[in-house]
Amino acid sequence: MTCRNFTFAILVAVGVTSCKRHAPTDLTRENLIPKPVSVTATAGVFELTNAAAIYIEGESADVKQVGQYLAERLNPSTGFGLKVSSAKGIPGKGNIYLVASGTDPQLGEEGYELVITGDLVKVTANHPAGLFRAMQTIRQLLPDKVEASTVQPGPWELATGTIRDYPSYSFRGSMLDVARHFFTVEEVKRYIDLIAFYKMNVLHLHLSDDQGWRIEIKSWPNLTTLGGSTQVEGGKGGFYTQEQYKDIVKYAADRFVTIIPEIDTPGHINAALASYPELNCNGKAPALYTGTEVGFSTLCARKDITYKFIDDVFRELSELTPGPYLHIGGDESHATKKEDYILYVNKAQDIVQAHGKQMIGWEEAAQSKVKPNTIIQFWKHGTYAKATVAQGAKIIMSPAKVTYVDMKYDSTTQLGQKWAGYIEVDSAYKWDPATYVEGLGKENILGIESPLWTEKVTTMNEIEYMVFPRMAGYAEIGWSPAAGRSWDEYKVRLGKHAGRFKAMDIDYYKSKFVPWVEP
Ligand code: TNX
Repeated sequence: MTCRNFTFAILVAVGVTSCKRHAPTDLTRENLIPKPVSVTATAGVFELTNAAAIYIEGESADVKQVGQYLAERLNPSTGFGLKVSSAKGIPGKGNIYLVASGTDPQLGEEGYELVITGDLVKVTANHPAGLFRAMQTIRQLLPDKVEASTVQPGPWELATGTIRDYPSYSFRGSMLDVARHFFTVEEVKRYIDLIAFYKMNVLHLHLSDDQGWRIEIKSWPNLTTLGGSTQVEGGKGGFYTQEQYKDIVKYAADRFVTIIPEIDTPGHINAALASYPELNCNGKAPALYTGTEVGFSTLCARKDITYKFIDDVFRELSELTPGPYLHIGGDESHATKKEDYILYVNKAQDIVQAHGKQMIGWEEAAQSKVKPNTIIQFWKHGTYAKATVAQGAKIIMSPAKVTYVDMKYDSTTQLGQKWAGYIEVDSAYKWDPATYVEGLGKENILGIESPLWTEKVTTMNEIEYMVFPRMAGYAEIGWSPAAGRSWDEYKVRLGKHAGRFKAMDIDYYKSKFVPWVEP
């Protein structure tokens, strides 16, 4: 018996006016993160039952795959066997309907309109990416236990109304450092799932550093056989074969997440220097490095072999990368002379472009001649950001003081660092990328990214503890209109995600500033 039938039966029998369980009837009161652009409620309920199906308009394989993704999320916990098929006309009562033939300019690439009536859940988007983002909204509108991996009791109800939603920034990312400590393909996939749940669309993988080289480069095999063989504190390290890396890229693409590969150069390069003596100015290979100092290693900017090396690495990487970006690093190159650094970055930019990609560099790269389609990643210095904009290029905002999730939450946090300060959940949320650097505006900013450096982070649980719940806030900053954001309102919504974190087995930090509502 459904709740409503039950209520009716009781009403008739004994005059009790409501069912014990509280059905969701006000769509505007749901705790969605990121907060949608607009929500209107119609005070009814849609119930998903075992009789439901997911219909798609047309035959598109991409749309079908989004439907399949939703079915795979909902089937384990509901115990339903939701199937995906092409609709013949408007689907009947009780179904979900995905339409990707919208032509609504306001919705753009990733926006969607979700119309829920008592009869139908209909999602319209211009592109499959928009449908995919809407699937996250549907997950968040259903009870927390929808995330469970075993069958849970229903009912599975959604409040009725309309959500129109689209992102403020087209680039909403997270960075995972797999060089200081290595993380497996399965761990990276879980990480992708977690960021996709909050509608993020970029995963930047920091694939090389002094302590390890993590991606197979067939033309320079020692990079991984030797350079990948260790990590901070001397563990065994590891690396992704090109096949494994392609698998990560495909997994991300299926979730409309772009992978950005970073090879950090000309500094942070000891693992490569240890693997190939000829890359060193003195021709001698240093030992592998397992400490946590920065700024002591450099490629030899005046040797031709350096550019042969970079060309080979970026050629192989570009062949593995469907996305538009290759990240050359460029941070903290303290062992490179300034003129050599500028020479190197200019040449690296040409090489990346010759392979058909856009270069991203950490902010120091703005000292070179930045081309307009190059992107600079701000982490500390407004002067570099201004130099970028003056050259007509765009910025990714990753201010260390508010987005570096390797920073401790407060003085009691066991893990992490504190050089950029403590970052409590409120400080992580209370800033605006468009106004953070004076003299910059939203038009100069491609989006935001929160990096997780892993000198002190060694397991998936530790990743989750540092990243959650701060990541939910970054996702909202990137997606939701700045004018509608307030910490006091957000923290209540965030507190209601405790049940979801639990159902998703996310090991999060229970900040005392958030009113957690544990199930
Ligand atoms: C700075 S900021 C780094 C990383 C470290 C991190 C530790 C930047 C681009 N580089 O090499 O891992 O600090 O917090």
